Amino acid sequence: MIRKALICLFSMTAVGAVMAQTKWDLPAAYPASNFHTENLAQFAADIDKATGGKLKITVHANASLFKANEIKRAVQGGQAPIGEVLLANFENENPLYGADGIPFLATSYADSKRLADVQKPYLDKLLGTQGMKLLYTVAWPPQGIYVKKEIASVADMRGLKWRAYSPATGKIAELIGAQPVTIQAAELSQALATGVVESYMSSGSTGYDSKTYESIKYWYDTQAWLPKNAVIVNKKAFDALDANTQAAVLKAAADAEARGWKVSEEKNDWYKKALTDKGMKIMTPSPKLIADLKQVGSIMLADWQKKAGPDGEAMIAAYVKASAAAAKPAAAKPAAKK
Ligand code: PCA
Repeated sequence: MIRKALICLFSMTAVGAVMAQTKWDLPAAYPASNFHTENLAQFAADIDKATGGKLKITVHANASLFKANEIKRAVQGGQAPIGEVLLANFENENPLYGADGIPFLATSYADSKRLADVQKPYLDKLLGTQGMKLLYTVAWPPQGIYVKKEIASVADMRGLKWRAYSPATGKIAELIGAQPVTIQAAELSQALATGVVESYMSSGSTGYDSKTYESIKYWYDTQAWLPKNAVIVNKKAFDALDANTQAAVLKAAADAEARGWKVSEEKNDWYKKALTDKGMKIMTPSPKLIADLKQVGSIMLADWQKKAGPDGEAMIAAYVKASAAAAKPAAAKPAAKK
């Protein structure tokens, strides 16, 4: 009798332990060695540790599970419980996703973080209505221009075969008279090697990952915008976790956000040096080139504001206000560290 009860208890515990473990696949679009992906791996390891192995997340790098622009829909539909997306990819779905892809709206890490903070409640709401939840965002390093020849103005870029990664980078091509082809990061090195594209805007990070230095000599450090990756989770999948596991996910997400922004900024300089070591020339753009690009940016901002309506207006107003508030103490105490 006692033996029977013990066996029963044992098997219940065993079944309980098996049932309590959840395994999640996390599709991501960038190589395993990229800092965003490394951050994801750390996020998964932190959750594993905090939950005693109850929630196991496997990161699938380099768009191996879904293409970059398919990951959001996969998470929404539950084909993947969690995933990492580039927010600016979804601007055509709702302009609010694309706020960080507007050239020259936020060009430093500090500005970009402020924009992220004012964008967050809108993202929470938008993703919420789509059955998802925002876990964290991390900015890419500032975007510059990869180009084969020296350029002094936007006119010098006319006709270039231009790689776009988002609606906004396609729009830039249109405005400067280049020919856009949308290519996700995972397919960029091949597109460069085969001559499908010969120019694009992105961070030093993606230029390094895609070995752009093998075919392109110049990178103009325009610091035009800092687009963000976001880690999003399917709401049903999240709600199915027990409370302690949910708390562990949220804690690991907050840590990943803080760590990711810091690493992004630190690695920005590292990437520029690495590109230089590989033979690229990191160029300071001429005032004319910057003025031209800012004009492109202002056209795109006006377009965006038209599409984004009152929510967009409120978001930009909040961003402008936050920037002004941050500028004040700095002006009063010029020696203060940022
Ligand atoms: N790298 C990604 C998006 C922004 C970036 O810096 C890419 O080029 O696809």
